[in-house]
Amino acid sequence: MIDELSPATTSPPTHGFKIVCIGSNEVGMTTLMRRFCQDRFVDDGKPTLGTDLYLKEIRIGNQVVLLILWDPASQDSFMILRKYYFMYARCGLLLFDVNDPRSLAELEARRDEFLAACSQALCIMIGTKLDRLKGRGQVVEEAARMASKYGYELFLTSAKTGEGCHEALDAILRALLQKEIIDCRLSITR
Ligand SMILES: Nc1nc2c(ncn2[C@@H]2O[C@H](COP(=O)(O)OP(=O)(O)O)[C@@H](O)[C@H]2O)c(=O)[nH]1
Ligand SMILES: [Mg+2]
Repeated sequence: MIDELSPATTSPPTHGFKIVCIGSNEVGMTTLMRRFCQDRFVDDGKPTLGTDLYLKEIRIGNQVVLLILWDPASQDSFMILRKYYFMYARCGLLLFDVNDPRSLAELEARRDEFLAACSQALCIMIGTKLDRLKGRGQVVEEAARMASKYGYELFLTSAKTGEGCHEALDAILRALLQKEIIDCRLSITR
């Protein structure tokens, strides 16, 4: 567990990771990236065109980790470009809206599209708009089944209230650093 996700100072990053958001249109990618990087809820009603980039620097002990968060447009018209946005990503955030079964149903195909471009990337599932969830949460139950099928971690978040966002960011960072250590060990023993 990383105790403190504090903003880095002026030291240059010791690690950098490209992370890409994956999900249906309107799932809440842009809003979640703004919550992760600016710690606020912004609803400017503007769709993402092409791709946006968000940067998050985090200090852990004497290391400075730079997360480069790619927020690509999810409309079908951007499908050809998306594979270039996905290339060399270290992690995919598989986003679904906890109130919208369609966003979860579409996620497997989106995941396949992502992994076709970068098969070694790790994936983490993130449910969005938790503040709007009412009732039993059937979408969440279904998402838990998908997460267990693929062995992915699953987090539920609200960019509006901030609930679950720190935990998700913490897990992304932890998983990336762990994978970096394992990849490094493998290349030494090869
Ligand atoms: N209530 C609520 N609305 C949200 C949340 N996240 C996003 N939204 C709204 O969902 C809509 C789509 O969000 P946006 O981030 O643009 O989706 P994108 O197309 O995936 O980038 C906007 O009206 C947001 O204000 C959330 O956590 N809670
Ligand atoms: Mg967007």
